[in-house]
Amino acid sequence: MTHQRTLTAAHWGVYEVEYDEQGKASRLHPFSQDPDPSPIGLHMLSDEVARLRVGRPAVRKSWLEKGPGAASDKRGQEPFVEVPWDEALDLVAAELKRVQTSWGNEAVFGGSYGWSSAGRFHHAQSQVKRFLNCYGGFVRHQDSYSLGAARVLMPHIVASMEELMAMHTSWDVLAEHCKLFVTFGGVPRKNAQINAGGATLHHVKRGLYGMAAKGVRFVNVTPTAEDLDNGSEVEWLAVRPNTDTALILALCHVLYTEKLYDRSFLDRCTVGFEKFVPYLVGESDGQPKTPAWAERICGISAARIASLAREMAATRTTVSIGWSLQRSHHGEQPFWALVTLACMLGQIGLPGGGFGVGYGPVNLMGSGYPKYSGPTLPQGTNPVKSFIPVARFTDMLLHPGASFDYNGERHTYPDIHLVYWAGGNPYHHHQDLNRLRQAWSKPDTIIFHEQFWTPAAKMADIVLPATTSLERDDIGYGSREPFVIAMKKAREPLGEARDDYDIFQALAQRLGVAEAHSQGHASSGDWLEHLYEEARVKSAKAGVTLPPFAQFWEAGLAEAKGEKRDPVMLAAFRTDPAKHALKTPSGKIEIYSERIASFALDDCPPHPTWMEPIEWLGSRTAERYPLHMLSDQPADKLHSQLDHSPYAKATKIKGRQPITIHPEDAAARGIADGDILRVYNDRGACLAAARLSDRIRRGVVRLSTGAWFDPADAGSNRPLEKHGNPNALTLDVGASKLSQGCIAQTCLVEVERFDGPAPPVTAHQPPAFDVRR
Ligand SMILES: Nc1nc2c(c(=O)[nH]1)N[C@H]1C(S)=C(S)[C@@H](COP(=O)(O)OP(=O)(O)OC[C@H]3O[C@@H](n4cnc5c(=O)[nH]c(N)nc54)[C@H](O)[C@@H]3O)O[C@H]1N2
Ligand SMILES: Nc1nc2c(c(=O)[nH]1)N[C@H]1C(S)=C(S)[C@@H](COP(=O)(O)OP(=O)(O)OC[C@H]3O[C@@H](n4cnc5c(=O)[nH]c(N)nc54)[C@H](O)[C@@H]3O)O[C@H]1N2
Ligand SMILES: [Mo]
Repeated sequence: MTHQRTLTAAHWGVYEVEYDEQGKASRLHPFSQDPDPSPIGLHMLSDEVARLRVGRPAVRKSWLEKGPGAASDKRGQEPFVEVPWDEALDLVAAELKRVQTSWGNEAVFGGSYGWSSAGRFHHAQSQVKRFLNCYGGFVRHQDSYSLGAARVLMPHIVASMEELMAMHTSWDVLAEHCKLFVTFGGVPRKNAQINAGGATLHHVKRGLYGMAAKGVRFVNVTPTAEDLDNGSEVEWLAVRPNTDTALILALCHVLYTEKLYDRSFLDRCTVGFEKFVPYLVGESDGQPKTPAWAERICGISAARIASLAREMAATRTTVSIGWSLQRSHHGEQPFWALVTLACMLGQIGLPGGGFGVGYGPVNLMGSGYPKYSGPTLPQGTNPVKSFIPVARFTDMLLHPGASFDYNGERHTYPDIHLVYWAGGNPYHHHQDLNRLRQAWSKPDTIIFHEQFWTPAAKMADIVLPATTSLERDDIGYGSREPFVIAMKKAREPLGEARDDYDIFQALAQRLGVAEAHSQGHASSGDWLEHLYEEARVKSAKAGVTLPPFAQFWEAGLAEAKGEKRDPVMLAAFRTDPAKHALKTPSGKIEIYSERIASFALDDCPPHPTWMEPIEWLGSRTAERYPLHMLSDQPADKLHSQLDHSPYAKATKIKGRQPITIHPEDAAARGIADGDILRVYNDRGACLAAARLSDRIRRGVVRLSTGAWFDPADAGSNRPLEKHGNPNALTLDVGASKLSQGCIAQTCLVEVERFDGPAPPVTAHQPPAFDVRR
C-alpha cells in the first residue's frame, strides 16, 4: 500500500497531508505550488490542538437537571455533563419544538456569524442556516463584521462590495502602469494569507515586490508602518486613527482650489459634485477643509498634504483603503471620501489609476485569475423576516421589541428564546464582551456545534462536537483562486465528533423534515458531487472549464481554466458610462446621494463628511484614556482559530497577547519591553505584554485580536481579562444609523505596568465536567 499525500484546504492555504507507514496522517506540509505559503496551519494535527477538542456532547448541569432557562446567569461558570449522542439530539430537537410551538421561529436566532472552516459543503454557518430553514426559519443577520459600513454604503454610491472586490485591478497591471500607490491602512500581507474558502496561491508578496521593482512609489497612511512591506522604500504618514476622512477631504480641497481635478470625468461619470463643493470649501458650514484644518485633526503636516495632492494629480495614481477604516464610528465616511478623491483625480477605469477597497485584507484582490462560481451549499429560503445588522447581537438580546434604524428603514428587535450557533465565536468577534456577557443570560437555551472548547462553547448550554476539515471529505474553493481542491478526509474523527451535516440530518429526522434537509442525497459524498457538477455547468457558461467530478477527485485538485484576464476596475464603465451604467440610482458614481439624503440621518449625511468619532485622540475622553487602541487581525491565526496551536502560542509573551506601544509612550509609563500591562478603560480591562516599536505612532497601541477571552472572575461585571482580548475594551455601538456596522477600531484606553503576580491564563483549558446526579 502506498500512502500518497492528499490535499486539505484551510482559509489560510492548502496543505499536503503526509501519511506514515501505517497510513496515519502524520504531518502537514505547505502546498508545493504556493509561492508564499502560510505557516498558520502547519500544526493542525498536533496534540496541543487535539487536546482542546470537544470529545462528547455536553450539557450545562442546571440546564440538564432543571430544563431551559435554569440558572442562565451561570453560563460559563457551571460544569458540563457529558451525555450520549441520542440523548443530546433528543434534547435539542425537543427544545427547538418547544420554542417553535410557544413563540414561533421568530424566537430562534440562527444568525450564527462566523468564518467556520474552509470546505464548501461542510461550511458550518451555511449548514445551520439550511437546517433551520427546513424547520420554519430563524432570525438572521445582515452584513458582516468585516465590512459592516462598506457593505451598506457602497451600493448606494458605486457598486456592491462583492462586485468591487471581484473587479480589482490586478497586481500585474498596477506594476506596469501605476506610478504612485497611496494606501490608507497599508496592504498587510499578514491578512492576505487568507481567502474565504481556501487561498491556494498567495500572490500579494509578489504583487507588492513586483510593483516596487517597477519603480512604483508607495505612500502608506497608517498609524502603524508595520502593515506594508514591499521589499523597498515606503513613505509613512503616521495618521491619527479614525481621522483619514479629514485628510482625504483636504486632499480634495487642494485639488479643487488649485484646479487640479478632472472636470470632464466628474461630468461624465459622477453626480452630486456641485452639492459637495459648498461643504468642501466651507460655504455650508463655515469651515473650508484646508490642509491646515486637516493637520489639526489627523496630525499630518499641511505642507505634506498639499504636496501629496499635487503629486497625485500629476501622475498615474491608485488610492487604496483597508477595511479596518470602516470598522470605526462613521466608518462610511473614509470610504466615501476615498471614492470622491478618486473621482476628482479622474483616473478611475484607467490601468494603474483609480481606487481599491481592500488590497491586503484577503488574497483575492489583485488576482488575475478568472472569476467563476465554485460549489456552495444552498441555504434554502427563510420564511422569517426578522433580522439584525450582524453587530447588533447584544442590543437584540437586551432590548427585544425596541426599534433600530438600518439603511433607511426602521425595524424591531425580536424576542429571542433560543440561540443556535455553528461555525463562529461571538466571544471572539463581538465588541464589549462584558456587555455581551450581561445579555448572554437572556435566552432560555444556547446551543453550539464546536470543534474546540472555545470561550463561546464554554458559555453554552448544549455543545455538540463537530469534526474538522481533516476528518471529512470536502471541496475547497476561494474566489479568484486558480485551483479547486479535493479536501480528502485524512483521519477518523477524534472522540465522538460528527459532521455538522450529519448532526443536522439526525435532528431533521427527529423533527420530520429529513427529506427536505437531505434533498434526497444519501450521503455527504453525493452532495459533493452534486454541488461540484452544478458549479461546473455554471462556470462553463462563464467560459471557465473544470474537469468532471471523478477526474477532479482522483487528481486531488482541478485548475479552473479560463482566460486569464488582468482586470482594470471600472474600465468598461469609464469607456461608456451609459452602456455600463452602475446599479446606483443615477447609474453613476454618487458623490452626493439623494437616496441617503432621503433617509435624513443625523449621523450619515448625503456626501462625504468629517464627523468626530464618539471617542478619538481629539476628544475629551482622551484626557483620561490617552491611547487609541487598534485591534487588528492577528498574523499568526485566523481570528480565534488555532490560538492554542504551537505556532500561535509562540507569538505570546509570558502567555499573553503582545500589545505594540511606542517606546516614548512606554518610557512615560515606566514600561519595558516584555512587561505585563493592564490595558483599561471604563468598559473593561485586560492584561497584555508590552512590545516596543517605533513603527507605531505615538499615542496609538495595537492589540491584535484572537487571544481567547479569559475573564479572571466570571461572576463579576467587569472582570479582568487575563489573556489580551481587545474586545474586553471595545465599544459596542453602530457605525451609524445607516449601516450599524461594528466599530472595533474606535477605542481609547490607558495602560499601566501590572506589577503584582499575574493570574495564570486558563483560556486553553477545557471546562469542568460533572457526572449526572
Ligand atoms: N476588536 C475586534 N474584533 C473583531 C475584529 C476586529 O478587527 N477587531 N474583526 C471582526 C471580523 S472582520 C471578523 S470576520 C470576526 C471573526 O469572528 P469569527 O468568525 O466568529 O471568528 P473565528 O475565530 O474564525 O470563529 C470560527 C469558529 O468556528 C469554529 N469552527 C470551525 N470549523 C467548524 C466546523 O466545521 N463546524 C463547527 N461547528 N465549528 C467550526 C472554530 O473552532 C471557531 O471557534 O471578528 C470580528 N471581531
Ligand atoms: N492572518 C489573518 N489574516 C486575516 C484575518 C485574520 O484573522 N488573520 N482576518 C480576515 C478578515 S475576516 C478580514 S475582515 C480582513 C480584515 O482586513 P483589515 O480590516 O484590512 O485588517 P486589520 O488588520 O484590522 O487592519 C489593517 C491595518 O489598518 C490600519 N488601521 C486601523 N485603523 C486605521 C485608521 O483609522 N486609519 C488608517 N489609515 N489605518 C488604520 C491598522 O494599522 C492595520 O495595520 O483580514 C482577513 N485576513
Ligand atoms: Mo472579517
